[in-house]
Amino acid sequence: MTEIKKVAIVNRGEIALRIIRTCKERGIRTVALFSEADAAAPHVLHADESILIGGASPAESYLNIPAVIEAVRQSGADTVHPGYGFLSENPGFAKACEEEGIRFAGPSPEVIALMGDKTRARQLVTSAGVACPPGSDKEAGGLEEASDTASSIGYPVLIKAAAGGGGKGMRIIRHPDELEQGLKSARSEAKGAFGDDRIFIEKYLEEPRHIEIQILADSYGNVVHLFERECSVQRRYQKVIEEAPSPLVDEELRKSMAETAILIAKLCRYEGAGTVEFLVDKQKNFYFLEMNTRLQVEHPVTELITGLDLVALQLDIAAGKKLPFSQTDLKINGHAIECRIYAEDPDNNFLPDTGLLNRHRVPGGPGVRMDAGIEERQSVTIHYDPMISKLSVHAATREQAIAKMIRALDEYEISGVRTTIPFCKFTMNERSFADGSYHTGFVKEIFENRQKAIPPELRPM
Ligand code: MV4
Repeated sequence: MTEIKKVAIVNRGEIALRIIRTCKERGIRTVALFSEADAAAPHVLHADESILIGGASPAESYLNIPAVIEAVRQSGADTVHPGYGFLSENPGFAKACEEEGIRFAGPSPEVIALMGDKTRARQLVTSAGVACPPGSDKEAGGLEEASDTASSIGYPVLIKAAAGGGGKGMRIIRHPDELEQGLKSARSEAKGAFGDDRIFIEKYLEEPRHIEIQILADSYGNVVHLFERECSVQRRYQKVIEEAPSPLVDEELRKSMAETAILIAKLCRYEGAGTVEFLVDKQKNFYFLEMNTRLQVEHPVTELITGLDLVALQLDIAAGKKLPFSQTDLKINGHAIECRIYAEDPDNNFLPDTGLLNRHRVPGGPGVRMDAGIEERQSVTIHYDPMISKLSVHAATREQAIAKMIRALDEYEISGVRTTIPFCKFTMNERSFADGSYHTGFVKEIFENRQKAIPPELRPM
């Protein structure tokens, strides 16, 4: 067990800043790695040192393993924090760090590879008695085999990429006639996105809720959970609003889901912070979807209700420290909500927008947390994800958290790009969100069918 003295951050934007902030509080030096597009980005300005790794395209910089390893070596950093996205769930990168004697703030390359293969993960948890959506535990073969699988499960079915996760390469098939085309397009999308065209088939569960359990595991076999996050407000299988705790989850369901998440973490000898994702149906049955082996975008809501610093805990675990608490020390304090503010047009199918932020005035006040990756007078470009910031609130009750979020969204001023702020305001004021009954169909069923504002002079009498 050796102390961490210097951390290289292999990421950009708000998450790079988030990691730098914890390092500063703990007297750890920071090195920002950056691309040619990011020379003046906030993470570069906030870090103690910075090193250019390559061109603007991720392939030349934030995904370029040899260039990243070389920069880390040069910087003298003893630890790498990968954030989320980019190389965070790349077993080859974790392995390369291991071989170079650089600590990786995350689980072992073997666990990353295991959980990254969705069919292997399914097989593993199924063997331990954990429920998954009904489906095949192995790769779908040709059309005939796939067709047999689909009819034995019953339509509608969902085709998923084995190397996938996050919805990429997914196809809903409602009728046998659509299967052949669906298999083809899912395979080619998977091939393009992951270089791996293996797919598998599951029963498509209608209108489920997407709820995940945050876990922490140290290198001595101690595993705790940090309760759940409700992530059912999504568009294109990407989360926009998350909250903790979930308005659906009662003590009994929480205990049962959390025990399952801990079982899975122990089963694969997990180390670090991780998240087990589940779908929950109307009868409150839950099904394992996947395990994410990184710090997640929505981790702030968990930090707000537990009072913990997940980045600090990741670093402590990577340094070989024992978890400083046990399950009985942890409790839920109040309620937290996060809104992701994207440069996207909610009135045009969430089409990504780019441009200069002429104005970026962020909300503040009691119980408001801002994690922003772009400052006023900087641009949202085509090179990276269009997320501008995450606005999170914490209050004693869910009702108060919603009221606080509405107040904070009202304070938030952005000009230069269209944003998801109006969508978030809509959601906070919507009945099914307010009463907690919403599910993953929220955007399609409630938002897309909303009464578009009609100018008063055109309103029917
Ligand atoms: C599903 C599902 C229903 N049935 N699997 C989406 C992202 C990836 N992590 C898994 N996801 C889903 N898997 C089965 N068997 C529903 C989702 C899903 C979803 C589907 C449609 C619209 C919004 C959604 C939001 C979250 C999850």
